[in-house]
Amino acid sequence: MVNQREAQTRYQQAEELDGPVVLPIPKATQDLEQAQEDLRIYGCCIVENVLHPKIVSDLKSRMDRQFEAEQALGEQCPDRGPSNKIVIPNLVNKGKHYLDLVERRETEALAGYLLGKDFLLSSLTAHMFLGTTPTIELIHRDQGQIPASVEFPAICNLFYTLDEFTPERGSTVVFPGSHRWPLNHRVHPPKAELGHQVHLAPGSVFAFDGRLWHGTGANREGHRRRALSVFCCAPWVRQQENAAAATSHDIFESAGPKLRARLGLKTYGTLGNINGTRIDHQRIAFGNVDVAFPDELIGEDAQLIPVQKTRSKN
Ligand SMILES: O=C(O)CCC(=O)C(=O)O
Repeated sequence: MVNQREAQTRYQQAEELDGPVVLPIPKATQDLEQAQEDLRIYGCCIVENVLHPKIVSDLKSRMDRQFEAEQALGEQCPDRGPSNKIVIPNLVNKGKHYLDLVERRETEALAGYLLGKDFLLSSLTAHMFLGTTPTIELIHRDQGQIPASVEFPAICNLFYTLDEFTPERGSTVVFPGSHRWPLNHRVHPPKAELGHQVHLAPGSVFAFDGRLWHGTGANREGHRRRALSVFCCAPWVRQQENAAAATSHDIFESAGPKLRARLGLKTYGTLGNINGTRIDHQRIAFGNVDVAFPDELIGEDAQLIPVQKTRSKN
């Protein structure tokens, strides 16, 4: 049984299932407390009517534009991999409209519930298809780098949908309840055909526990099926995108305290220090305090090394 205090969250693990039982997909709701309970019982939840249709339409065209513009970069275009299901990485630098999702109340309520109030943004990415795909993609757990014996969530993935998700369009295959499976079913993935495919309306958020087995469905229609993933982690987990190196300093400088903290500019106990972290109002080095990105690092014989700050060209 999970020790709540040890995990530093309000989250209480539901009891282990007898075997690899696949529960139904929970119904869509607009009630965030219900969604939190769905996360606890099923390992996933659907919150509908989250994004206004105008915002959905705007995000869709921005995402398409971003894709086309990156393709035109040629060799500098991020690697898209071999599949027609692609990811546009590192959206932190690609517009405020994406960053807004990080601070949305649904992100706060769902990621905060699973991971505690000090959770970090692990990555911010766009997901879409460029055509059909032949099979269901790899069934995996998002917290695959964390030992399977860990009995609590360390990752929460929130998919903000911009298109309808249907099985023909390759909607996500999920195994509700698999975050409660016995240890011997948490290492090797179940057969993809035994999972359920989600049905999601555009403008919803589909959130799931990092221990849930899932994968991208086969897209038989070739529809783009766009979504934005706000992928969050516990404050002691290494972030998927290297926030300190991959965030433009314009973003760090213009971000409010909440976003800076989500990007890692806040200590968590002894983690996340810069230059030893100067804390004017207290003499202890522990606790959760905001840290500033310094202009200089302290080097040998206290030589000051200027920090190479990345800046966008415009
Ligand atoms: O695209 C999907 O439906 C699921 C993506 C996925 O498996 C992931 O982001 O971990």
